[in-house]
Amino acid sequence: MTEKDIQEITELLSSHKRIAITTHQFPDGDAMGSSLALYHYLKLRGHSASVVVPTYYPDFLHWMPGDEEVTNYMTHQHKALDLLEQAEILFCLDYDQPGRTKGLADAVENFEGSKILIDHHPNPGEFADYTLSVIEASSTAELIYEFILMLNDEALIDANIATCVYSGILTDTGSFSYGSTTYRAHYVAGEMIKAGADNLTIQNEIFNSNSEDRVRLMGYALSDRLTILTEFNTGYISLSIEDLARFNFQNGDTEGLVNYILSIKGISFAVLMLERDKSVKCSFRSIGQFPSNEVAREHFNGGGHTNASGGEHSGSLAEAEKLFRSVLPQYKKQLGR
Ligand SMILES: [Mn+2]
Repeated sequence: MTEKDIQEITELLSSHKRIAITTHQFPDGDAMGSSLALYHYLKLRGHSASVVVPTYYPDFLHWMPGDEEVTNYMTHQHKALDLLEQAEILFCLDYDQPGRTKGLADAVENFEGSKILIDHHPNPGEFADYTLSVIEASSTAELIYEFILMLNDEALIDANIATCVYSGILTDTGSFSYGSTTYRAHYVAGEMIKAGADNLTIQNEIFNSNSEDRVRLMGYALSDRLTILTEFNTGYISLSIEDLARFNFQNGDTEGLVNYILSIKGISFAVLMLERDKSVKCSFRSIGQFPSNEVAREHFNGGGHTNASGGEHSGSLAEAEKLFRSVLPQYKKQLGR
């Protein structure tokens, strides 16, 4: 983002605007944290702002301040599209392509006002008028903080903004454990605590609010459905529709499960495969340099970050497992550590 961009955005925001904030489908902690942080900031600036999400998001993210104001396209299609239609400014947070917003994609693509993209994914698309893209940033939430700084509004950061930014950083760094956990991530998190984020409460809301079913599903997945491929320093968990039904699976229940595989000494690549109706959703995680996003992109119609990415396979669970095992040999050298 250039000096000129910042001047133009400052100008844009100097008078009252109707603003829509969008994020990617199946929003995670960073998607919701960055969206709601920006929402609170824009409200403080006197704008009419609204957060519009393409799909539902997990229960453990519904406590954030401002959550009751979020419009979900899946349940309120008309309202969601109206909000985008009526907006003069559209923020695109935590996604690199309009397609990531699923049902909102056309509205995002054809939006006629000013589009501002703030994101940390590699290779962001050139679909916005202004782009703040920092691949090294821990999270989009961290970039919302930088954005507020660029607009010289640090003094406006209150407990609501701080809570949402902190939550985004906490979740997108896997509790400050991924490779993206920089000095800046810790610094901004510290600043957020100073500004009123209650880090212990946030920790509790996000990590200590499991249902019994969820914990039992995790236990079952790790004891019965985990395969370790020592030769490739790789592990994967695959869960069928029946497995999920047995534990009354709710969206978000398998969040973080894939990280347990990485916690095994020597494992540097891990995958969670979840059977859907006619496809298998895959979450890839890696430690160090191994490009999980390359595997996601080249074999599973997906993409993402080096250490955290996702994809999908059209077919059965058994086929997805077979495909995954069949592509590992070509990465054998990179998987050695
Ligand atoms: Mn993110």
